[in-house]
Amino acid sequence: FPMGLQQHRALPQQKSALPMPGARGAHPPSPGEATIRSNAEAERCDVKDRELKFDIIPNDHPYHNAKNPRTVGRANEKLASAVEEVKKDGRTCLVVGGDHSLAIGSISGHAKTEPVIWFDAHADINTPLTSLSGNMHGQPVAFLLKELKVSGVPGFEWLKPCLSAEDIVYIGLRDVDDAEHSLMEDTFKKKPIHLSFDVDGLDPPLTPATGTPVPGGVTLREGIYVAEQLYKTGLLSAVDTVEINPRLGKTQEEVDSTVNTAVSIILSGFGKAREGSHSCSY
Ligand code: 6HN
Ligand code: MN
Ligand code: MN
Ligand code: MN
Repeated sequence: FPMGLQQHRALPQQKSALPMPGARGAHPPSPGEATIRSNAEAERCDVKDRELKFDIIPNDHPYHNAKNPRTVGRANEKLASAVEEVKKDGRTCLVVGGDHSLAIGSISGHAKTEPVIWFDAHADINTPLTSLSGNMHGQPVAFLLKELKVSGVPGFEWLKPCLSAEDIVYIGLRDVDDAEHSLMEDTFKKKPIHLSFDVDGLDPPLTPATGTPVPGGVTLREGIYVAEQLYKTGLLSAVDTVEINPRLGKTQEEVDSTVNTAVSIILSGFGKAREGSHSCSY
């Protein structure tokens, strides 16, 4: 069911909405729905929810390696219309669901979808021809990408791929199938990366000699991890390290810790790995 929320506190003019798909009919709110609603309302959100009833299509034979294509396709068609309505209503749309294939409908219904942040251990970019599991939750990105031209899937006659590869940013990937890796290599162009690293993004005790410290920053471990990962892409082509101001250190120790922190970030960005490495590519 789609639900609408209106945030009174932070963004008084902004409303939000929440479609929650589930293969159920009209029903009393599930514990999950009730919990989300009561918590959102406690935050003074104006919640508007709506029911979506999905049909299970009988004899829904696989299309290549896409299981239940008609059931999933038609459910997504409904979800897309619901999301579109929520957006017309001027609300922020929240979808809570089980299966990631719902992103096909959700992203299609949300016409303004650039960029999409895909936060996931998986790339979900299998096509009905490459999927090993046949599960639709491993395929939504392929269905949405113009470049991959997935077509002819029963149940998805309504779908027009709305995303270009450059519109997607992945975060968290760590279980990508071989075929998905090849698809990503072919689809996503690798561009050189410029890292502009302001040390005040780190937690202030790490870099006290900086002008505008703000509590609650990133740990050294997290900062180093980011730099290491960027190095590992092989695409890091320029790095700024900024807001290091030794004159603002109250003691020599503060100056030293600021400089040492910056140095470890820089070295990680240039190939120093905590597990050890043969050389750095300065
Ligand atoms: N998900 N790559 C595997 C597949 O079945 O295509 C796993 C997909 C997992 C999907 O939950 O994000
Ligand atoms: Mn997923
Ligand atoms: Mn996943
Ligand atoms: Mn700054």
